Amino acid sequence: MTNQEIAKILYEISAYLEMQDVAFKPRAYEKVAEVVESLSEPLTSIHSKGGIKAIQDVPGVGISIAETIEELIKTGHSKHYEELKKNTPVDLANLIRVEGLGPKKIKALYNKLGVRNLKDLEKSAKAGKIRKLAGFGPKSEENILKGLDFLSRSSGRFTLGAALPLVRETEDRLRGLKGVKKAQVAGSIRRWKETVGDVDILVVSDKAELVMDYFINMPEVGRVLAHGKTKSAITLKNGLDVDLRVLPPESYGSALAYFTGSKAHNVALRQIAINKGYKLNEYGLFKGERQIAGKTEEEIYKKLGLDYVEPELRELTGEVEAAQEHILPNLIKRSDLRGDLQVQTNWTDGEKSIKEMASAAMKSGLEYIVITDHTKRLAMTNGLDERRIVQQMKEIDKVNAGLKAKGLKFTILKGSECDILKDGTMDLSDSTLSKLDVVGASVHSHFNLPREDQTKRIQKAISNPSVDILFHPTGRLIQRREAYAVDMGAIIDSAKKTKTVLEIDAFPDRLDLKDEYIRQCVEVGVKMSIDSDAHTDSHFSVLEYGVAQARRGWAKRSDIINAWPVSKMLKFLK
Ligand code: DGT
Ligand code: CA
Ligand code: CA
Ligand code: ZN
Repeated sequence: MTNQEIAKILYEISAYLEMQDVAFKPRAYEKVAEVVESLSEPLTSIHSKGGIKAIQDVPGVGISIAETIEELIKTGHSKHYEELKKNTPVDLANLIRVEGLGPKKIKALYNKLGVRNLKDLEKSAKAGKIRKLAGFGPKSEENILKGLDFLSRSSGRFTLGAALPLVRETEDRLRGLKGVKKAQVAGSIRRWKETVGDVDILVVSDKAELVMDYFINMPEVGRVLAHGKTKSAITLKNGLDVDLRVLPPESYGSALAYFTGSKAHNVALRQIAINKGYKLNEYGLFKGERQIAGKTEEEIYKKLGLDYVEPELRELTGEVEAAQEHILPNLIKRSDLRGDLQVQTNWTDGEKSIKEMASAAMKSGLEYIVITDHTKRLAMTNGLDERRIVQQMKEIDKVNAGLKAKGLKFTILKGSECDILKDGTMDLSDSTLSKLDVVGASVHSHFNLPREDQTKRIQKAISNPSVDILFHPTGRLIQRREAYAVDMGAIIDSAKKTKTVLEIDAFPDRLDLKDEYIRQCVEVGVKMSIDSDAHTDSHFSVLEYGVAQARRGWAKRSDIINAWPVSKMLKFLK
């Protein structure tokens, strides 16, 4: 059990006891919970070294609390806690998360209105029953409803795309504070995981108090969960939890490594340290009492005999062995991208013209784009039919000529995001498709076909000699729509046989292919593209999410065809 988990149970015991009007004890448990939360050493290790005696040395811990902690460490349970829970008819653990509700109020709500859980609480508040209770009133009823709304919004994970802009802004503002030398996000965000549980920010500063005061008073803060000298935690108004820690410079690298995780990667590093006779934790790498590394991550990896592991790879999926054998891949970078193979315009559901999209792509450092508007089956997007796509090709020739006349080295290629029909045939005729430079094929309908039929449908589409790329291959929308049922192993095999490229759609709510499929493509040699799926001129910025996803899948520049010069890329296509 972690200190955090133990503290949570101690807090709950305190609340149960308070509900029962027990004197003094609730405060004692609460105080210990606070101490446990801020302990630097895990209670499990304190206990394994010095037993229950050592636990009693923790400030505020008497014999009975020490016994509870020991029981939790040994068995993962506490009889005292379970008894309290059983004898309390309400879901205290959740009710207490509603802002402004403490044990005393929860008790009153249960006794007078029979409120047992969040659902009951919402019903009573909406029926206007709470305002009539002594000690509550209309204002507190309103606050309870607000608190409930906030809770429902704040449970669950955020997409990386929803969290990252906020996080960067926060990092920047922290960096601007007096005395701050470094501010860096760690955790799942630094590993570019597609969803984020909470945000972990690290700061190096000699004015920790100032940083904490600023942090808990930021305008976006919805609720302060903890306010300490070196560690604070808040929930933003949008429901995102953010932890902040202030560190001394000599521990910055080890803390960054520790809080970047993943946990499994950390555990493997710690084992390597132990095998070498060292000790690794968030404070540094130690030989006996002496710190031998910790200022930077690089020196820690080096002292452990490992090559530096990029954060995106730290998921314990072979990166530690590869770092030991010095065979980590040279990962693709955003600056390697030269083109974008999926771009929509105002010919269909995009917002901007061909020319505007080209000029935005140029500003993003690209050398070429493929215009891939939708096709006629997607009528709601005003999808192109054979006649209009021929018109569009002429328009592209015109815009290209204009760029050339201005001396600009930029190429707009002709393409399509062509719908795959239910039977695996294409929405545009083969003779039309064969005139285009790059043909992408997409599933936009019949998401619910049986797995075998969906797989065959897509296999048929990519066996079409005009189809170069399978766009957003699994159709998922992160946290909104599951991928359709499809055998991706079989699709990757077929892509290999038919020389079809699989797309990594970089839109943060797609990130499709996901990392594990990218890794499979890399292993069998199926090439991929990283595309923005831009529908307006600001969308090229999402390419960085696609690059990060590709890196999580161990992709190199040679795996990604739009990291190649345009001529090589075109020659590779069917
Ligand atoms: P999340 O927040 O669910 O998206 O994922 P993370 O990876 O950000 O996880 P989080 O916030 O719980 O913890 C941040 C990092 O701290 C995690 O990646 C690794 C490290 N960490 C947390 N708990 C432990 C632990 O019990 N042991 C070790 N070795 N590392 C831990
Ligand atoms: Ca986190
Ligand atoms: Ca965290
Ligand atoms: Zn579209």
